[in-house]
Amino acid sequence: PRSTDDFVYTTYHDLNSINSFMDMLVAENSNLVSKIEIGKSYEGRSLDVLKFSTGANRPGIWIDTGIHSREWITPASAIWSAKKSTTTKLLDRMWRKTRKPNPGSSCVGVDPNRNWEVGFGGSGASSNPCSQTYHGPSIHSEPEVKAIVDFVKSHGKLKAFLSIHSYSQMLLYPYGYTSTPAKDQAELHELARKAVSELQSLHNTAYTYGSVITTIYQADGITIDWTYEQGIKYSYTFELRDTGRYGFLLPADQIIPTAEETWLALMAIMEHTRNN
Ligand code: ING
Ligand code: ZN
Repeated sequence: PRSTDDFVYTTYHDLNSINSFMDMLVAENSNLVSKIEIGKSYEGRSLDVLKFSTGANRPGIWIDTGIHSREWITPASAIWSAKKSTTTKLLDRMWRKTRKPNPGSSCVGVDPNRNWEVGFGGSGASSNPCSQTYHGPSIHSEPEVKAIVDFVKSHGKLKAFLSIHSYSQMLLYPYGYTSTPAKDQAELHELARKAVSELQSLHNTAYTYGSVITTIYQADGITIDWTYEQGIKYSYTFELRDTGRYGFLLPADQIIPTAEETWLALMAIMEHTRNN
């Protein structure tokens, strides 16, 4: 067979044929599948693992088959499953980006928190369409980003802009694209301190706070740098619970406590915005 589409899944294969299946699967899905040699057998053959990963530094699931060599159905079934995994959306349930196809690439989407004008295309974003932080083909290329840009501009007098993400338990203000402090750094920092302290008072959830670049990393083309430079002084990003135990899959019984504590921080920022 010249591709895994032609591979005959209805028969049992020898090792050479299985090895060539694995190499074809990797070649056809290089963004998702890689082959790792973890050692050699007693007789000197490679012990190969197929790794399915969308790239993030995430926990894994191990599957082995055929450790008893006469149990032929097990690798045969694994070969079929490996092929199935490349056409199944399971690994995309942790989607981050927009859904617009990228011409010339099989990878979909743009990071909507790297597509904004301020710092667009800098090193705190990726020019690779397969990256989770792909900045997109041009400034505000994504309709979801452009819609907010148009709204903010036509409103014309937003005083605060709060962009809520998860997870990490952080309260962040501009900038992400430069380490030059924002003009209002002192006020933004003090208000963040106050908001985080109110938040912690309810369930003792600890937040860190500071500018994006000093607290996390350089990030270019982000929402709050653009809103801040539009004149919206109180531009903040929240990173809600937790710090990694559950990560993006925060148990639903934490929804209400998270909302309640976040509310206190929102109130602190809203009151300050009203009074200033
Ligand atoms: N994390 C952010 C990211 O887009 C971040 C971190 C927050 C960067 C605010 C810039 C501004 O890399 C999440 N949760 O998306
Ligand atoms: Zn996010």
